[in-house]
Amino acid sequence: MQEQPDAANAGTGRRLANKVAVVTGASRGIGRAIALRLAAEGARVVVNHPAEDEVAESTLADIRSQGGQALAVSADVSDANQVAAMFATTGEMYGGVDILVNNAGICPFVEWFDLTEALWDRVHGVNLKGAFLCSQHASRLMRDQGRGGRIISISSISALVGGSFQTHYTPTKAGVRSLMQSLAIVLGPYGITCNSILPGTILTDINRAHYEDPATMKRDTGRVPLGRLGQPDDIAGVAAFLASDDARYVNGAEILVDGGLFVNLQ
Ligand code: NAD
Ligand code: RM4
Repeated sequence: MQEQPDAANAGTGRRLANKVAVVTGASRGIGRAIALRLAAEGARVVVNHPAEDEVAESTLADIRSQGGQALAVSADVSDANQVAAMFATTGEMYGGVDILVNNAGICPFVEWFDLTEALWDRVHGVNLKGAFLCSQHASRLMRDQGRGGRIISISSISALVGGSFQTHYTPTKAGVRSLMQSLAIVLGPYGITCNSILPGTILTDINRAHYEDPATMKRDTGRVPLGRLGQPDDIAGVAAFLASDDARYVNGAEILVDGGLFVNLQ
């Protein structure tokens, strides 16, 4: 399938007008910032959240107050039935899907010798199986719609380097990056691009407790050439770019968004 350049929306600041986006784990943190940004660029956004996370309502309120359209849909991304129901709702309410952002993720910091099988399975279930389930559902809809699509996964700098309290987590982030590479090949013929964003350290609830220690904060901030840890908004614009027609020839790629942390080894 040949994807047609979307010339009408180029340079308008509303590059995603008429698009439908599903953002997983969009109630807080990076997912929330991405949902707000995609909505600001004109997309109608499905704000996915797990049932227990009720702050999704505040994300919806913020999107609507900036004139955007959004819908909250509860689903645990590791549960096949809940994911199927979420995409069925997306189809019923918004008529299809053009953009999927696999963002939902967890990383309970834990010592290697204390890591349980249950926690290993849970982290893999949400971070990696969740990306598989959502990507398969979204890509079936995109294939049947016949107008291409975008799948963007939030991998991590942890796909490239280890983390001593993240032995369950770093393999999932390498896996998500690899999944996007394979899907870029499988889905390219349908005009569906698949790419990863690899954030460095972004201050969110996922690592808030870790950075309550001032020495840890000082050490990790000092490693970033730009002199600060990241904010969710540092990721949102990159996701909007990959979702837009400006990125139409970007496929199977990754963008490291870490303030220069990874290259600062000497
Ligand atoms: P966060 O804890 O603020 O947000 C995680 C989101 O995922 C929340 O909205 C949460 O409700 C949702 N979520 C958790 N389990 C879910 C499930 N089973 N189903 C659906 N949603 C679920 O953390 P964050 O930093 O915003 O993390 C977002 C993504 O970014 C994660 O995939 C994380 O691995 C990745 N990431 C974060 C950093 C960082 O430094 N913060 C760096 C690299 C990558
Ligand atoms: C990220 C990266 C960050 C860490 C979070 C929890 O992928 O490793 O440094 O704070 O995970």
